[in-house]
Amino acid sequence: MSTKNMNKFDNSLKIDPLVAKALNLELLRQQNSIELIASENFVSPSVLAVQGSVLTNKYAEGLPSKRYYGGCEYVDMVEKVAIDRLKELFNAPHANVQPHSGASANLAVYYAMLEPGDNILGMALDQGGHLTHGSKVNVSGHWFNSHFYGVNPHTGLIDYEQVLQKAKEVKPKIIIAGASNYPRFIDFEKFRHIANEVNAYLMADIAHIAGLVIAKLHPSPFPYAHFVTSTTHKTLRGPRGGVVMCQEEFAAKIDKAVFPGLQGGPLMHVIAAKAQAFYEASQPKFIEYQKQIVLNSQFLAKALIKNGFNIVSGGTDNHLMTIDLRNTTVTGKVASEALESVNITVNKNAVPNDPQKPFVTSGIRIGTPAVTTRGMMEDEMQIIANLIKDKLNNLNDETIHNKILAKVKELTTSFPIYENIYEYNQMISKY
Ligand code: DSN
Repeated sequence: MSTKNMNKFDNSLKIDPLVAKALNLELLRQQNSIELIASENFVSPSVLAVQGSVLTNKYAEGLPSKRYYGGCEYVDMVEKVAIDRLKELFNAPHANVQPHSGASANLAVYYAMLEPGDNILGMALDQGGHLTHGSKVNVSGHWFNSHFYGVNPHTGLIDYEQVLQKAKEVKPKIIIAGASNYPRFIDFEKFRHIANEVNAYLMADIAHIAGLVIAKLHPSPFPYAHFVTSTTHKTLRGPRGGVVMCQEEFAAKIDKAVFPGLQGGPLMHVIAAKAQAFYEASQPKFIEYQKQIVLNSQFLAKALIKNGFNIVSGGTDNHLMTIDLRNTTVTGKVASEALESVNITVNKNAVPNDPQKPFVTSGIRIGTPAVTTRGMMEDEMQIIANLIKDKLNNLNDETIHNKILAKVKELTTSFPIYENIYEYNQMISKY
């Protein structure tokens, strides 16, 4: 009888050629594009390695030391490390690192604290808010009576007076402070005063600004917020995922809402990669990285203004900005497609009081976390501002188009994402 286990992996299969092709092409796309999507970043090789680990094999429903499965001693170790590091980074009384995404983290807070039909108050999607803050097309707007605040149309700044008036009017059970497209500081202390006035809970969604909060470049939501949610993959530069933190008194409710309320088995390989990212975020180099994100963002905003563009709110305090294209001949859709054709990736975005439909928009959102990870600095921001101007002012000029493509290639080649990217790439392509 053969001693070989015929059920073991067939190593001759290697990686499915169709999968390998897609990975290979995506790696090249990332390497060869200037990534300006404000919510994207590149994780470290260590985060990549940890996420691609044997921890994906393990079921671990429950929490460290309180699992429904055996064999959890080592995943317990890694989840405890992730929780402790996260609490320390944000000075959070309690943390749960299991949400699969920012949307799941937000839903966990709602599930823990609200009943269907309760009133909630968040920033309107077309003013810079997020789908999960009460949009009708999201469960947050379907199950709850969602109400919205926005920005002052002239200044582009959150109108705190309007937030207070709205809060008094609708008496929300929870107020959501947070945005996916807001270039200025969010005043969490002011939000808490408003929440106190109407006896509401305050939830801060810091998905975009988490890295800046860690580096103390943006005011912290603690101690003001009752709940703080975040993704782990934007300025925080970790794996794609979510976390929820809260004041101690809500710990049990939040943990129960995540599991068994909304999720089953946690993704332990992702939790390990979160722990690795939190470790990286606790190092002095991370603070320097965050400072450069903001310097790059502010420099790029000024350079774009000099190049004739209008920037919502006139500049930025953080990692992103929105070009208001209403003084140009292009819409957000046309601009984002034109830039994509020269390997500059942005996303179309509504500007305050946008006359265009959401699928067209009058703006593009631009962020600097990913280009800063590649090592680009102010000189490169100047080049990028010029490339954006050249493309948007000369949509159909083929000579200029080719010149921009060549410049983008030169820039991306000078700033590789991963030092060994070509080795990695060859490893995949040989399958
Ligand atoms: N997709 C994220 C962003 O781009 O801001 C939000 O979910």
